[in-house]
Amino acid sequence: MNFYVLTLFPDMIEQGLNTSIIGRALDKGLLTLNMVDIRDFAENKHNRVDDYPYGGGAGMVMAPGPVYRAHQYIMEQIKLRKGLTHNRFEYPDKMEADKTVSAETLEENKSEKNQSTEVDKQNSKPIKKQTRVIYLTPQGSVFNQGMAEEFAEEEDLIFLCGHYEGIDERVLEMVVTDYVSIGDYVLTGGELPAMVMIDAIARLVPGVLNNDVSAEFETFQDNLLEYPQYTRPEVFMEKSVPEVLLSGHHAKVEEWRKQQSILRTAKNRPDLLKKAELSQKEKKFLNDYLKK
Ligand code: 6GU
Repeated sequence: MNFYVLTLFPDMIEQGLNTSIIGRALDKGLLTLNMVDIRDFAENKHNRVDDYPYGGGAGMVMAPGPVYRAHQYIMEQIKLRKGLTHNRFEYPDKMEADKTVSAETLEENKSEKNQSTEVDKQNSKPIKKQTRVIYLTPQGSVFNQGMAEEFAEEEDLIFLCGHYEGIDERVLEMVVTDYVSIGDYVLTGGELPAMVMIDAIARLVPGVLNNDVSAEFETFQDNLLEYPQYTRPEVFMEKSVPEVLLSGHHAKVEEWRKQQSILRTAKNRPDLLKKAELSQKEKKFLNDYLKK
């Protein structure tokens, strides 16, 4: 899977994701992470990408031109399928970057927003497929596991990170397919949200996690939180590991873990518990516990 990030702070994303599990998946070539610096597509002397808002008001707005050209650049790269592993796109100089956005491609993209032609393997007919462009904004739909699963089906994903008071609405209308927020709080830019989303999506790509079962049977899959985990030592500062986990009785361990999941969810996420499917026995367990 190929991630492309349009950002003013490529280092932040590159460094944040190039470690641990995601870093290893990049090394293995399961993922590529391609940074495009929006500033490289500014056309003025000082490489300015922001300007004052029409109508007045506080702060600055990111201009549409650089964002548009940076997106065009990525679409061309996707067409060429230049798979670079966690690297910024290299272009010899600014002229070269500008050259990639010809008048023809600008026209082409007007009529076919973000589309690339792929061949359907079953009937070998060409199919039009949109490359999704995710704009990170507190005004978007709130990201969740279901959305991560949907995005993980894509071959290429483009993330657009805004700063200041946002991006000129016209270019958003032209290139963005999905508006996504990561929660009800305000951050200074889209980079951290993009990293959060990439991490959540990347770990669903086959081969990224060591154990391929673990992504399926985890938190949110069945609307229950995970049960508590323990490792050695058996006694830590006078606190013992729960007896049942030492019993070697697999069915009892499973029952205990499910009960712990139910209790945690009841306590921390009652909203999720309402959506969880519990057996009669589990419902009774919860009710008995709540009565105590
Ligand atoms: Cl996606 N962007 C910003 N700036 N703030 C946020 C957010 C996104 N999601 C939650 N807060």
